[in-house]
Amino acid sequence: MEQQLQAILKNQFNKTLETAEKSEIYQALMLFTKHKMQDMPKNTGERKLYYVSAEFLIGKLLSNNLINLGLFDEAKELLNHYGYDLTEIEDEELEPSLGNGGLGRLAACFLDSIATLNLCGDGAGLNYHDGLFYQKFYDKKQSEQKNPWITEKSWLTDTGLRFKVPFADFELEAIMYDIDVPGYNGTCNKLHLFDVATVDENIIHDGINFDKTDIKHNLTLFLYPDDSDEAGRLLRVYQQYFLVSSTAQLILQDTKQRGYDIKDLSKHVVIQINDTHPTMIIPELIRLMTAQGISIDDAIEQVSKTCAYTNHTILAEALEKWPMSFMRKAVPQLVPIIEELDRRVKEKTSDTRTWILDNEDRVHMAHIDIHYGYSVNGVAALHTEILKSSELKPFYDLYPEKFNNKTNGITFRRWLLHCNNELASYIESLIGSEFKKDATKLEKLLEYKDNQQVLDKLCEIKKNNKTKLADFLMHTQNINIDTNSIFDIQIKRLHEYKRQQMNALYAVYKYLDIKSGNIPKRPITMIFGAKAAPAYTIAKDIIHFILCLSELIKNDNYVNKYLNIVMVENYNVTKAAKLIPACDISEQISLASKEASGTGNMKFMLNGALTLGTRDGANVEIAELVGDENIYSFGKSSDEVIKLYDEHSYSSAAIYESDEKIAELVDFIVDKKLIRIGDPVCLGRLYKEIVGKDWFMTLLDLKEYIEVKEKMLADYEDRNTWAKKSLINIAKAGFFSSDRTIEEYNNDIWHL
Ligand code: 26V
Repeated sequence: MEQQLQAILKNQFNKTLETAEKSEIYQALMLFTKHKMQDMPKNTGERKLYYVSAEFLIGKLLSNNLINLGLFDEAKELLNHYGYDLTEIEDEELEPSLGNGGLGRLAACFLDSIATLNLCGDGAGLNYHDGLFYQKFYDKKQSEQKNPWITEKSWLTDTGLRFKVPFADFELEAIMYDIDVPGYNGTCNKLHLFDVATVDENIIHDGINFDKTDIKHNLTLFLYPDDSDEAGRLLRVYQQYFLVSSTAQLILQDTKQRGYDIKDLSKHVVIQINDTHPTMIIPELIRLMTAQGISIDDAIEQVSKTCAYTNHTILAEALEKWPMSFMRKAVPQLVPIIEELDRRVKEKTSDTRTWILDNEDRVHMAHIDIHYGYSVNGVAALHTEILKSSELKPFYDLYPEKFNNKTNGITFRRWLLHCNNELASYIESLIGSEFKKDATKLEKLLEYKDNQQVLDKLCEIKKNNKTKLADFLMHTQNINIDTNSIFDIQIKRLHEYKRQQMNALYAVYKYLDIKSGNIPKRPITMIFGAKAAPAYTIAKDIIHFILCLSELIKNDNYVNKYLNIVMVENYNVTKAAKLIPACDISEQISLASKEASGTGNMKFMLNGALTLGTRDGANVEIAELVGDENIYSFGKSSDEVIKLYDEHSYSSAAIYESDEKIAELVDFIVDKKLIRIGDPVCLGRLYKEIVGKDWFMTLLDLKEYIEVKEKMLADYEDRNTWAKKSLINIAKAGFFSSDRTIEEYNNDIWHL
């Protein structure tokens, strides 16, 4: 390695390991790793998977690629020898923010596992130049800025492949870039990212504004935030079609080059459609196949046997329905095909709830996937049950055989080996290295659950990770945190259903409690990290509320000894990797039934945090694995919540009026103390929303949440019992390896 790095440095910069700048060393290591990956064996096979997704939240790649290539330790030692730390070299890499949150990160974990399991499968997505915006706090509010990540030398390789993508009034040329995806001791697959030759970053002005109608110049500039404005919606259709048309052309070309007839597409190709964003690949493939002489009946049959769909949410507002007028305007060539697909559905069933086109002339994207795909899966057991029994019930009645569950997973390479090297090494010293390939072997740790030395060591590692996080926060945000405090962390996209506002109301409770003289046994550090969609006003108000509380408490010399509220700026994959290993309390407090799975919950558990959670998404499976005594569950069940919605019987005003204590907490949102430091419009709006509407039922579970959290804080003081619970969580986390998830996808859906 040393010689090769010296050669690259000499050749690229005329430098040596002794004289190079950190950024040059990073680039040399990146190029070195790229060469290594080019030499790896590629997966071939009779059947090939294409995981098509609008988002791949891959994070920084250097360390992970080195780990998967088995070169991490060597690189670390070599750099140490020259006086560098690999983490500081890693700081030079820019994080590609090609995803909003869980869905995009899941796609990245899946690519890692697909390659690790030596399966023949590539990803296909878009090469957004800025990805998701960069979040800055300005005046205790979120402001959005550009987030460029592509540098002259990067992980991207231009493949030279070009595709022509036709729109109504013009045509765009797609450039295909590849990023290598090395498996852990495995083979190497590809992530194909399509870009537009004519994209122009100069049209961005004042933060993240740009002309949304200038498709030729804007198509791959930004990732669509999860609730964009009206003007962005048409652009989204252009983006989606660009992605799927390029991917469909690639698939047909690839299949022919592999020596197969596209008449037999379903024998040789499987397409996993990640949520409805790539749904147009179904009509697009049918269009391209019929254009190549295949009959419409045969094309529909082949495509239906090739495509499988994953649903990631039951939130009605997140289920995509595009006006047909958008289709006519952007992609008129798909209109007759969508109409034909809809005609066939209407011939089959009179149940209007399953039709593709509704009476408002809108296309229901998920309906295309379910009728014209062979598999529909949810992402956690509870989520799949809800799909079958309510959200997608009419479809389940039609096609029960298509429905299946695939509980999400995470790659342990990134979320243990890389982010918590100290814990991983210690585990290895206890139970050997088998768990790295077979995560269920972590259960061997259970042998040590009463071993004092092991429990002490787990506490020591947690403490070290807290110190590292404290240094990082001091360095990046000039924030001081007490490493002797309990670290209570909620990091995820900001959404009312995730209920960051409920956690913030707990902070109010604690603040008032301390003020009234109840001093906690140990200080508490409450950490938040969350981006709000730029057009999601209430989500931004919640961020403002948290930042105001943070300031109020920071400046209160009595309370600040015991309570600290921190909001991490620009929460992303890199920051997650620093926060998760330091966590004691993992906040997973979504309104039951609303969080399809969650994957942060799995990352925290694996790193020894205890979950404070509702019985929602994969929390339910965590509870089953660790047992009720090793998780802190609370809140109304999903059945109860669904009933409240069905009967329209939830009233936050009724709770507010009948419970003085709750009212006191909610009133604090507009208390003089906060209004003085915050924006009365934002705080007033949030107050009104919670008292007057509270669609995601913050007040429903608030009381029990406070009780259980208090119990948890008290339990923390029994350090041994806590450490034992922590060990059990780590030991039982093996089920959530994405290797297990991918094995299930392969056995039940892909058959590669
Ligand atoms: C989209 C939208 C768009 C419109 C406004 C509100 C809204 C809210 C949420 C979403 C997200 C839709 C898809 C998604 O990201 N689902 C997440 O997928 C993860 C991986 O399966 C899963 O762990 C999360 O629970 C789920 O929310």
